[in-house]
Amino acid sequence: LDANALKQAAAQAAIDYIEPWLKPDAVIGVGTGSTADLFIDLLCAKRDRFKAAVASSERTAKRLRDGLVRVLELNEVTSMPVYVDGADEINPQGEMIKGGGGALTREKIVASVSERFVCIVDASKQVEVLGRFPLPIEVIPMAQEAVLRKCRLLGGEPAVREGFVTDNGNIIVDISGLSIHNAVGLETEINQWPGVVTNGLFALEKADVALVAGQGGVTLVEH
Ligand code: DER
Repeated sequence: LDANALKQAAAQAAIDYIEPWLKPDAVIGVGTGSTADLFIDLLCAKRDRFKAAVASSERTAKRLRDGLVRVLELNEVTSMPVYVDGADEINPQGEMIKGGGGALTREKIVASVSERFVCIVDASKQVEVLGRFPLPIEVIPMAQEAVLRKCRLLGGEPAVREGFVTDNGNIIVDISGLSIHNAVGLETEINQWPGVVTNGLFALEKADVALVAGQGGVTLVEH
């Protein structure tokens, strides 16, 4: 099975997994990326089974609306039973690096208002140690150089994501060369840097479950 087929299998597994929470008053939190896109397409086919969705990016909001799903602003919602999203890397504890698609801030916000984070990945995203994938951080433009200096002090090799502006009007800095053995500690440390809006470590609030699609099928990993 190629990567797309694996992502499709994970997306389908997520639809099956969230079935018990699809109720007339349910609002579903929806992630961003190519795996999330496949999940969205399957979710749209079930739009009469739930009330609405909250999107983690303009890209996701558009795909949901194109699929005739009602999209609510997060401020119109008090809680969501599930948030379904991909990841760039996930470790055995369910800690993730996210932000490859540049939506990490709204993803982390929507996930924080959801009761259960369901991560959908193909097996290539599973790592023992986070950091092979460059860690994205969303930065207020005026703090770009100050944050780049902080990244270098960490021992990372930072790079501004050229030509990219987030839905919130900020820039993304991707930090290569990190080997992250204390994801909670590093997430907390980077959150303190003035000018950082969000960092792509999802460790303080990690995935509750992961649906991992491999050649032998989809595995449910509880964290
Ligand atoms: O940007 C993100 O956080 C995405 O969810 C990303 O981590 C996964 O994207 P993919 O499903 O296209 O690999």
